[in-house]
Amino acid sequence: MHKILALVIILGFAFVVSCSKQSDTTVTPTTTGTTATYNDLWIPPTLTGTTFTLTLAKSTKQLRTGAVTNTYGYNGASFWGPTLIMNKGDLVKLNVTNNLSEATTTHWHGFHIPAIMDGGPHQLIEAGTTWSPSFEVKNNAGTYWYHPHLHEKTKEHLTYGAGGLIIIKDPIESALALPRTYGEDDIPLVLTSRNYTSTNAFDLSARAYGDYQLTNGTSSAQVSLPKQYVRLRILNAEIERGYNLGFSDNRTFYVIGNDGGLLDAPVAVTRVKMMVGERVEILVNLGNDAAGSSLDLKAYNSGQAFGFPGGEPNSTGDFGSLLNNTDFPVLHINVKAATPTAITALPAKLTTNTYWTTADVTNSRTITITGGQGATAFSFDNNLYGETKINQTIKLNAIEKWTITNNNIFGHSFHIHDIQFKIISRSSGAVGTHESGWKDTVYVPVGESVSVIAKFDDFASSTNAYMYHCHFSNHEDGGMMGQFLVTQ
Ligand SMILES: [Cu+2]
Repeated sequence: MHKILALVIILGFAFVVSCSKQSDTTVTPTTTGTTATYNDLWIPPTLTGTTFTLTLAKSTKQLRTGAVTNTYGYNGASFWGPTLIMNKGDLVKLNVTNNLSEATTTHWHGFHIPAIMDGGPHQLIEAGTTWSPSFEVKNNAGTYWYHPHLHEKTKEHLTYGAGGLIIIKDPIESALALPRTYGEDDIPLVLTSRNYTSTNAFDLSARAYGDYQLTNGTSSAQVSLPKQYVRLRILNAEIERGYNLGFSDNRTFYVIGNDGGLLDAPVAVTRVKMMVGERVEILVNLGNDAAGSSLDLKAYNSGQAFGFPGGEPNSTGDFGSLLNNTDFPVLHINVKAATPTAITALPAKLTTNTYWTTADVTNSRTITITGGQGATAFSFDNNLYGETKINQTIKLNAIEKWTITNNNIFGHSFHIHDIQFKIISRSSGAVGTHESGWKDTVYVPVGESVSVIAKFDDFASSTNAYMYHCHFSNHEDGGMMGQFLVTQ
């Protein structure tokens, strides 16, 4: 249904619905007086080295009381997959086995690699087969991820839980006094939400937003963190919802990294907006908190302007959710004693990025968000994705400015494969300092044009295309995706 029409229809009874809002009466949260019940945050195991073996298979997870939920996981995980730790400069090989009963693909989100290794819709991994891409890790230290990218199946495979994080390390990051003990003071956080059927199966209907939040596949997650600077590597792995993150006492925290690596210096914020596909690395100082005290990392999603995904006031229907237009916790943090190697100071300087500027640009192109009216799917430039349709052709080594214009109904999360870009302008005002680093995914709110600059270097092919698309997987599956070739 058209979002505005849906909004108009629900406005009449939004008040009634908000008064009868249900709580999750199953696993959690069970609130008795002021004491809530939490589940311990699952920390994905890590894989290291230069050869990575991933096996995607069906699994189950006890997410609610009663029946288990059918899920997908890599390497035996009951939801999601291991965190791959790679070093910049390494030549890596990945052996990805698909033990599902249908084809999938595995995309290395954010990686600068040849198109044929990218794991987009064309690199099919048929059921029962293994795909073995290999490439040099050329990206900066940062937080990346892998996920399915099979056209028209991406939302379904993601919903079941297929995905994982990738942490890249490099000498610049390693030389800094930053928290980097994984699972101790360096914590991965994968944010999403789900709906369930009456038999506890994941709801695969057209609903865009889950009623029940999951952090690393854990509902009502809690974690004990040491009384010192802690690093959180956060991924928005939603279908469509954005997260306006902050802490329950409104404390200042520091963005140190964007999608493609470290910022030049920490950026102090009290909120950070993350759209689907985006990553931030943040530092939060727990050094002044008493051991035994607690605080929450929360999504402050109430009161957003229309077009913020998950800000719609309705709680039912395709664009409704119990979490819409509310502030809700994504992680309960219990503060414990500091570790012997605690980081107790914020680095003043992180790295020196050399960003592209308008003066570097050798070619400009515009992409207009279209469609979305009535039953018409969202698209780019009135073109739906076509398997053999090349929408853009880029000269190898071109430094291009892409302007994405959105005068059309709703916000989107725009992702370009192959490259990392610099956001140089937003028509509605300044580019946020929290998004001033290298990016591969950018929020394009309704009523705004966003310009980004990237260099398309190293990899050319006259036949193997890269994708650009909306990272809302329901929009992507609906055809809001285009293909580009980088040619000699
Ligand atoms: Cu979209």
